[in-house]
Amino acid sequence: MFGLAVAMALAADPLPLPSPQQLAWQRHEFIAFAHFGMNTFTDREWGEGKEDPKLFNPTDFDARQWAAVLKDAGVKLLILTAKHHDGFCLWPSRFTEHCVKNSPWRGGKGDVVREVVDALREKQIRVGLYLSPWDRNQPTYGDSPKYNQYFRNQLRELLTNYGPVDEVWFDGACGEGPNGKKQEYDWPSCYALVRQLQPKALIAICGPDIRWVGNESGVARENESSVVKQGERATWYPAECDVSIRPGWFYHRSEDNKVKSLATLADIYFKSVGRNSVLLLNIPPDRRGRIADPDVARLKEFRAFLDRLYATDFIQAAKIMASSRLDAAHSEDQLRDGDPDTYWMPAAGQTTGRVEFDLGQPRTFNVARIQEDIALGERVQACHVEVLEAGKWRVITSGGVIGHKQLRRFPAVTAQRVRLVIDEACAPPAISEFGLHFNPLD
Ligand code: FUL
Repeated sequence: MFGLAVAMALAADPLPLPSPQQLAWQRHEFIAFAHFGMNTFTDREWGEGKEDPKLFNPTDFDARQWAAVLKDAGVKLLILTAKHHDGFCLWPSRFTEHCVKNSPWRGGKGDVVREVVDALREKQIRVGLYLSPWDRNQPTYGDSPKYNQYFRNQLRELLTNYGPVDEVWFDGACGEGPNGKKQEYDWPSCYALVRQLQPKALIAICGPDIRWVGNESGVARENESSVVKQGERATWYPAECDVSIRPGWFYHRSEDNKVKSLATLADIYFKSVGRNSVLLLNIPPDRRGRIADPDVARLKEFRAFLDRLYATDFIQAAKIMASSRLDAAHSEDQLRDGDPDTYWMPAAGQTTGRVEFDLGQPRTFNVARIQEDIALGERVQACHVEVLEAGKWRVITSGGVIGHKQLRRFPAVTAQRVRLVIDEACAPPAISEFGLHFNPLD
């Protein structure tokens, strides 16, 4: 009887799981934005839509330079602003004159979207496109059915002519159009079109697949969960943390000396990727059409920092012993194989458990990395890490959700024996990785 009741309860409220695309996206961890367009040439953040297309004229456009810089930085996907709020299109659209075809760049024959997409593919970086729903140029904006048709036409061009697109970004900013009328978007028809043309694309922000974290500083909450209640239903709706490497989203020469410091970027990384979210870092190309030198230099430093952080993991040489294990294929050794698809799981039906690590000698660390195999959902609700000091276990970090990755920071501690304790889970926990690192910036 009891078993049946449990089975029914589980059936009524199954654990939400990511789609294969959401799973792959979460594992990208670090993705980028390129805000580039009319604003780059007018030195603005929000254009009015009345700008002369002739102003768009990069002097040394080089999408391969973008791709090379991003590749070196470890970026897995780039989202390009194909159209920002001013309505200027970076591709030659059939549906408007307000686009690159009326600019002097490449004699009006250029296509920024094409060049960027091609350069990204050469480097195996995935493609995302930002298409602003708010359009301050389009005369039909506010005339809802007409503009919705225009918007879908643009979407169709972008999702048909440029190969696979992994992420479609619908921004939430919305003001009035040229005629002062308020536009009612027809989202269901836009989503249906994306599903039809690019069934594998994730729809972000004003969309059902990826959630805006709620600020533009790149910071997730502690215990940020990908499981979100929408009405009565719990769904998989993971958080994306967007932030710019500079104060503005677009390039401004006056901000060349305001590129975020390495310490700030590292802090953002811990508060986004390290809190079960994806970091979407904006790197805005300049008027040449290249990523500016200060940004290139900072990204190099940032990559070197991350490589160094992960290079030393005191768990690699540790002796490991778990309180129990499901079977040999789910032993505690899976915790350090670097494979997100394999995991340690305690004995059948157990939702708590413990893994002890003997580091061989006292080691100094200040970051614990804990990862779940989220293909099986977010199972852990509470866990902590403790160290043995003078015969007593002391908790150094504790928290709730794990999800794809937690990077928990604490004051540096020197210890030889360490324990990861799963205090509570809604199903047997599937812990894919555990690491102990030293962050030299803290
Ligand atoms: C906001 C926009 O208004 C900004 O210009 C930028 O594109 C940012 C990512 O989203 O809503």
